[in-house]
Amino acid sequence: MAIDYSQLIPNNVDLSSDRRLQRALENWQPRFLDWWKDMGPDGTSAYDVYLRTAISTDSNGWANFGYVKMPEYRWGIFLADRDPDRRIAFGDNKGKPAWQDVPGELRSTLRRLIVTQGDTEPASVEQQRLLGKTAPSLYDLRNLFQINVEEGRHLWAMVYLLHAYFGRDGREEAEAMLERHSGDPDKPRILGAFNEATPDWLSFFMFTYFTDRDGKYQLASLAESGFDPLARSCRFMLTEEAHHMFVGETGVGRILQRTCELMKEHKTDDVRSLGGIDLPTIQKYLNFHFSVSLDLFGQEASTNAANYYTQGVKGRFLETRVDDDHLLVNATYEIETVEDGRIVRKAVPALQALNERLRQDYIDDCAKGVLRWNKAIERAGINFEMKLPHRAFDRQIGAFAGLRVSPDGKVLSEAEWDAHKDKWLPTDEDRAYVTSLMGAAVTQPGQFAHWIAPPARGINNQPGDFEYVRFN
Ligand code: BYC
Repeated sequence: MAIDYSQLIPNNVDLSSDRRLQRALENWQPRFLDWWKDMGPDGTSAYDVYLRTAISTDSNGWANFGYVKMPEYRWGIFLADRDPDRRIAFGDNKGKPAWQDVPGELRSTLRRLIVTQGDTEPASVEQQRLLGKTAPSLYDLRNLFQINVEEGRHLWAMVYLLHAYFGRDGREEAEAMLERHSGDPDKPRILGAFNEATPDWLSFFMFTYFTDRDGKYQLASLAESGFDPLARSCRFMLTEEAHHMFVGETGVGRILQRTCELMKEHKTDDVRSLGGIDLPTIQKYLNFHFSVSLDLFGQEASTNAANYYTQGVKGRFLETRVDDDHLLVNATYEIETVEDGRIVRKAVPALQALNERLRQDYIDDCAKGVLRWNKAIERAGINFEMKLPHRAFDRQIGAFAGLRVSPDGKVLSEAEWDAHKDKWLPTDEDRAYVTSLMGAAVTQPGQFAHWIAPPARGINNQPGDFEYVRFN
């Protein structure tokens, strides 16, 4: 169904046919806008930003580019098209028609998953609230804002589901989405990574590479859900997610490129004296963001995950392409876990290992970008390899929480950890150095901060000196 932009809330769910729902969402809308003004990108209301807006949900042409003031962005409700024959692909309900409404017995489970997913979206906007002040270019500033408005829309996607399918509880949960805040000691966001600060652009690019990629894998699993409106919401959200990870991969890649250029030009490893970010510091940021993002997949052995699967509410990554019985009742899966203070491999019931399996899919995907970064470092003639740390490194959630493990997977004593941790994770000094590079935003079209290379091409093929943001 085409998106109806004539409505106060653009949508492709025929919202005007349900007056109660429409009114409830129209009541939530001004509260969302207040939240955006208070907690969204700081001081940007008057900026004209070259943004893409969805015009239809099919793969050919949803992106329409033009200048928009962000508070006027057309946030709305867009679900991927419905397949009237869709059937549940896994678990006890395999083969039954997908649910168009919430089965009573799955109400609290589904609500909890939708709330957890929804909570991350405004959280990330809050985390990135001040980054615009130090943008390394207009191109990067525009990408930040694009990501911010799309995370705002992803919140809309989950709020729509809460309002449309969960009655009064859902409306209350939708309110609470705007009341919890990233890093708030009294009302924090639900998942750990979303209460960490994103104080500088190296952190931002690592976040969009690693943490947005968790989003990709979680959304892909929810896109398999037997609850069809959730599946269709997530399918469309995934199309937006791709650009966020692109920003992360190319952002880190451009920093690496600049660092390598400085190293070659000046024949030195001492990049800091030249105003660049040295490779070991980039590796430390990578270690931090990767391990924080691994925590987002939950426990290695999880009965929650088993229940979600058996009940048909959350599937595996690309469930329908996996060649097995999609029941997993008798299957096993090997995971790494901890026994007597040692890391061991162990076969466990596959149903319980679903979080770990998704984490493995995620790790494999993360490794592909690291390979591309390393190829670029090698092409620059520099002898250095970026590495993903071991999955047990610096974890706060799951079997490895509390265990001291080196990036190459060796279990350490507390004293060994203390002696080495500053080599592996950003120190206060590293963070202070990276922050010191974040000067006033670079606002001249075509100009870039000293520590980052320009992108290979512009957004929507615009030229290098394109004015992506007009400040007014
Ligand atoms: N932090 O059995 P387990 C995105 C809790 S990112 C705090 O493993 P489960 C985005 C857990 O709640 C994608 N608590 O749990 C990216 C449980 O609590 P209870 C976000 C945690 O449910 C960038 C207990 O530990 N979407 O979209 O299987 C920008 C037992 O754990 C954490 C989703 O996460 C944690 N990290 O797995 C913008 C999808 N991990 O029951 C956006 C929805 C676990 O004992 N969420 N716990 O009180 C889920 O599917 C699941 O809730 C989780 C956890 C995978 C997160």
